[in-house]
Amino acid sequence: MTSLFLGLKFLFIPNSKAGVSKIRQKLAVDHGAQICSAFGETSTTHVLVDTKVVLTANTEALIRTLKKLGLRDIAKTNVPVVGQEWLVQCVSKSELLPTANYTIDLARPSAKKRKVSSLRKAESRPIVDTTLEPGEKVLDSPNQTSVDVLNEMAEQHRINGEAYKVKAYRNAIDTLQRVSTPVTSYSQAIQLEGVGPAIAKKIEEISRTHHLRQLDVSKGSRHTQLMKLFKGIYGVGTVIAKKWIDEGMTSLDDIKNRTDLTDAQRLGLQYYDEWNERIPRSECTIHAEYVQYMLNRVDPLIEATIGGSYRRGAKTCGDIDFIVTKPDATMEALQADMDNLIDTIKQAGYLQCILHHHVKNKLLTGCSLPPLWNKKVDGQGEEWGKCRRVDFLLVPWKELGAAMIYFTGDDEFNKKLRYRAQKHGMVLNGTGLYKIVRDGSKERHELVESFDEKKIMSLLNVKWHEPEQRNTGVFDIAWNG
Ligand code: DCT
Ligand code: MG
Repeated sequence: MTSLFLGLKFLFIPNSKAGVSKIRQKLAVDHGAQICSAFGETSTTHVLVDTKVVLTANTEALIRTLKKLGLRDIAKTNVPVVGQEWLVQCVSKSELLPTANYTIDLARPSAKKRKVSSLRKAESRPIVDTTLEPGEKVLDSPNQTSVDVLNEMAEQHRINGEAYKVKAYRNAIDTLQRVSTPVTSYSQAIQLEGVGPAIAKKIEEISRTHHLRQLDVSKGSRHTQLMKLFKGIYGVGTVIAKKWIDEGMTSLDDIKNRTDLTDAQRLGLQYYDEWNERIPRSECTIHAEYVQYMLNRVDPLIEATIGGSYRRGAKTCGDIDFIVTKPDATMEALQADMDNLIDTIKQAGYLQCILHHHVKNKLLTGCSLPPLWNKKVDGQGEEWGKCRRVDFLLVPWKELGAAMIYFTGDDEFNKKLRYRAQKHGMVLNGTGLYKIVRDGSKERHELVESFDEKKIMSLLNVKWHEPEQRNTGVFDIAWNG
């Protein structure tokens, strides 16, 4: 029993409860999935076809079966139709694998029709710029509209907590951004790595109409709007937001009356507007000056640097991520200083609330600039600044480079570096780059480098990326401004 498929609803084809189908259905249920007896437009998340029983080359017959089970329009649905091998592989690898390799292409006409369409004028093959690495983009992409709309669609899925769909979109966008020729039809799009039938259809629709109907539907959906509203509360994720919607909650007032909120969620409600607003870069800079000033009262050698999107040059930031360190300091030394810092900023009124202080090297807070400092932000008045999300991350001096890489991000860039490390038989995390050494059956990690950010990248055989060059995230809205 695991929660591998939790929240997913599978429709099995054939839809019987006998033989192999029964065993696979039990496998799915044992790992958290629900089984649908018919296709639900809004509920079914995957159609799982037994490819040994159903002849998938005969797409017409399969489409007829799906129609009988309630799937009205095959062209409009976004639900992946995959071979049951996908389920088996997911379970054996204990991982939700991308469906792309297991997708049954229902849009592909079966043999007879294909003959006719192959007589049509051959379309040019899309050209992927192979000099670009994943995450890089061609300049002046001819497919920018498709990329933008697919990004918006991915964002909708992110709000709804559909991680596997977000991943599918990210893969497709990643390839499309490296294509230097216009991709205008399904048959062109489907040739691209990481683009499955559902997304290929969307690329054709966007290219034809400069629009995507499903995006409008999703944006206008009450469910998506409520998910966005509730997930905007600090400490609320997909699972809780869905639970509240299922329980009939429809507004923040409904939530305020609940008796089961955590302390962090209460604060999230209290500062709902402030914490959902991005912080202007210039204000982050004043916070950095203020915090450095306060830290110097505790110890003149402590340094606070802002990492995260600020270090990547963003014009606005979701929060302020301070990396706190001191020459030659160990974690213990920094922790002692931190306790003093907490007392100091509490007394000064800067610290409004503590969200989380369980992990010893991390302090998550809400903070407001005192009037004199806030004046530097807006140039007027004697007002306290808005309450901002401020994190303090304690970093031993020796680990500064690895920590800088980790806390600068973005998260996708970090993932790529970690993957790179793996390929070189190494492990990269926020404390250092380690070589994996095998002693017989045992495995240990031997530190290779942790202090020098540039050295770590060069050991990974990655060219030096300035922080501004590490923005790969598709949702980094700060980059539109
Ligand atoms: N990080 C990561 N993986 C995650 C989350 C975060 O590697 N899943 C790293 C990279 C960025 C850093 O931590 C700070 O995280 P955030 O503050 O969440 O992101 P940000 O890039 O600073 O963006 P924002 O402007 O929204 O704060
Ligand atoms: Mg941040």
